[in-house]
Amino acid sequence: MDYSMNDTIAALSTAVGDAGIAIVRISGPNAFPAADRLFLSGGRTRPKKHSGLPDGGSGPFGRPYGDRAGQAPDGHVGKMKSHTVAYGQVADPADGGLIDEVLLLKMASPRTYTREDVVEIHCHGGRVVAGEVLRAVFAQGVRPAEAGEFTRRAFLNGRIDLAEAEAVMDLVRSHTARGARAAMEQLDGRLSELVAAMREALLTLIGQMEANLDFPEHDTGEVALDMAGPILAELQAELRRLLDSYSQGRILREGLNLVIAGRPNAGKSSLMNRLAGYDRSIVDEIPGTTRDTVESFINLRGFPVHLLDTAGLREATDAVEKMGVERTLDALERAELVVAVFDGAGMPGPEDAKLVERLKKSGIRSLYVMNKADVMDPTVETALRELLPDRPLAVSALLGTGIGALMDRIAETASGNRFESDNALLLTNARHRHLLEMAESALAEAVKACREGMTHDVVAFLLRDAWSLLGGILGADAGEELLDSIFSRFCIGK
Ligand SMILES: Nc1nc2c(ncn2[C@@H]2O[C@H](COP(=O)(O)OP(=O)(O)OP(=O)(O)O)[C@@H](O)[C@H]2O)c(=O)[nH]1
Ligand SMILES: [Mg+2]
Repeated sequence: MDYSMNDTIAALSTAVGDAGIAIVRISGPNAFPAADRLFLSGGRTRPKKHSGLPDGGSGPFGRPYGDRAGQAPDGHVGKMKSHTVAYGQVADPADGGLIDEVLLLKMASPRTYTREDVVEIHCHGGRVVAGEVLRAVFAQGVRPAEAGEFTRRAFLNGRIDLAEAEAVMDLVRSHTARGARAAMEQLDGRLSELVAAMREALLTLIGQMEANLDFPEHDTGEVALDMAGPILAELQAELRRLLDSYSQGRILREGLNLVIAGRPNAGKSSLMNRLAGYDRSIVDEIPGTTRDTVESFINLRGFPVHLLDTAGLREATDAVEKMGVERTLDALERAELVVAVFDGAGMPGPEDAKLVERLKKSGIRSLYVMNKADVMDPTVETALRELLPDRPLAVSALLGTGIGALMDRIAETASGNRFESDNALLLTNARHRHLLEMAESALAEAVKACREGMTHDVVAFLLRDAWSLLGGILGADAGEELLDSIFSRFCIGK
């Protein structure tokens, strides 16, 4: 695609279709002359019925009333002050025919969206009129803008960085007020500022390390660690916080994956039905009732949650149950939160201990639930409390006791305890996350290199790596290919 910056480009910047107004945006070195060739400033064209003047009489500014078709444009755009609006008409220079009555907004470089000269023609909405205005603009040597090309120019001309450009797209696309707010925060440059500050801190460190290279007697990992350790730890913490915020953002968009697991007959399906608020899953006193995963999408305290009831975990005897258990194990791998259910009606067995071990090892966030609290006797409770980590919750899926507390704990996990602070910066973009993850692992390697007593140049190299990865978020050294892939997802006219 040819994105020559010398071209003047134009597009319809409002949605196509029936609307009160439409805006044709022109940007580039020829924006003003091109607009000048089309624009007739001031004056109504036709006499008002009550004006009492004969057709062709003189108006208040010495302009003739009447049909102005065929009249020459008056070079008004060139003379207008920047950032002002003029009323007038667009005429087709080819035949002088009037196309529409418009407001023309002139904005001179550099205080514009693209930093170039920009003209916006606010014309009547609807496919036909706006299309005709646009066609007349194109006839003046102005080419149609590619998708996202205005924003691309804003980036290439240094008005916004890449993260901000991407935020523009997120803002245009956001479906929820919460999503729009997150995009606006980034458009406002909050992510960019944070990333820029991190890069600056890294650069300072790199400078110090490289200065130390000149003093070989100091050239030990010890010194590097002393100097860099606290700063690197802080940077890592910041990166992790940002990366965590991505999963929060994802949960808001797509829902938390919650898996209910436990041995047969523990009451998993009963709990699922309690949480879902209806009888989604079959409950029976025979162990091994649920043989496949059963899903339900619920709104839990305002958070979208995918509930997954699973087949009870035990050494299955028949083939179908075996497959069910396989599916449970699969589901556990993909879970973001596990509600592990234990049967309070009897003493815990080896399957229970095995589940606890599995969850501890996996590192998946887990809530431990002692079910059947209505019939749980104290010796069982003591044994369960000994077995289960954290603060196990006593509930009765049958009676509904303790379910509110369980929901609170689930919502806490979904929110990452962070949603109270509504203005926390949320990472929303997958490209940004990828770069931050790589930067984080470069930093982790740098910390390790310090610890292992590597030389300064090794550490400095890793820090440089992190520094340039962070730069990728802002669009430093962004190649054409990356820009194409980002901006082609924009709409035309943005
Ligand atoms: N007393 C009491 N009984 C319960 C409670 N929760 C479930 N039950 C009973 O326990 C039995 C098993 O319940 P389910 O919900 O089917 O248990 P499950 O864990 O899904 O069992 P499988 O699907 O076989 O793995 C049923 O008879 C339930 O009525 C509870 O809180 N108290
Ligand atoms: Mg079940």
